[in-house]
Amino acid sequence: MLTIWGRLNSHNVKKVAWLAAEIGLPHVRHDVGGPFGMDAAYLALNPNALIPTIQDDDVVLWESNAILRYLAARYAPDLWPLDPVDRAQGDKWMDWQFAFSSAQHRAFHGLIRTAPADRDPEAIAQSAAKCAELIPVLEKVLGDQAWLSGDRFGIGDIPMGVYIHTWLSLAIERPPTPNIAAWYERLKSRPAYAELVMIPLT
Ligand SMILES: N[C@@H](CCC(=O)N[C@@H](CS)C(=O)NCC(=O)O)C(=O)O
Repeated sequence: MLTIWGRLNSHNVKKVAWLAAEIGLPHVRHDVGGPFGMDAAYLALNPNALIPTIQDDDVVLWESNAILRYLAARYAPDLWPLDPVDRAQGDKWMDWQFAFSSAQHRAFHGLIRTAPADRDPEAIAQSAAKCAELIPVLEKVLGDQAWLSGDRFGIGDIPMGVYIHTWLSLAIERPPTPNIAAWYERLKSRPAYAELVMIPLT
């Protein structure tokens, strides 16, 4: 059975837990990282001292987006189109997520994981402004297609699907993004997203 290591309040763990639940893949998840720490056995699986990590039969894998691709290829090929053009169009949003999550990092950590007295309001505002600068790219594509993966949901939707919940939940200034709001509504109607991604930010 698939084993997932990582605490669920991690964006990168949420991606993997969501996909496993989305496709009904039996699995167990163990809390690791943050307050749960990492023991020597875990570090032997993932020398980066990061989460998530999975084990599936003899396969040990880390890097959340690589895990999504592996699980989709092995268990849910419908979620990762074989056609190279279709695949690349969805894939690029998985990589674009790194630009957005880097921009959002200081707002998330400042507002969610820092005590109010210790916050750096300027860093939080700069982070929110950088997100606002990037987000029109996502808003535009979602005016042309229902999903980041194309006309059907796929793993291309998962990384940004996780980070958009955070962006829409943070107490920051946001430009109006009706296409993203409509996509978020579509995501919310997926039970695995509602259960595993839409949890309080901690
Ligand atoms: N590129 C890696 C990044 C993994 C990463 O940064 N994970 C964070 C949590 S989101 C982590 O392990 N932080 C240390 C910890 O939780 O102890 C991936 O996508 O899996």
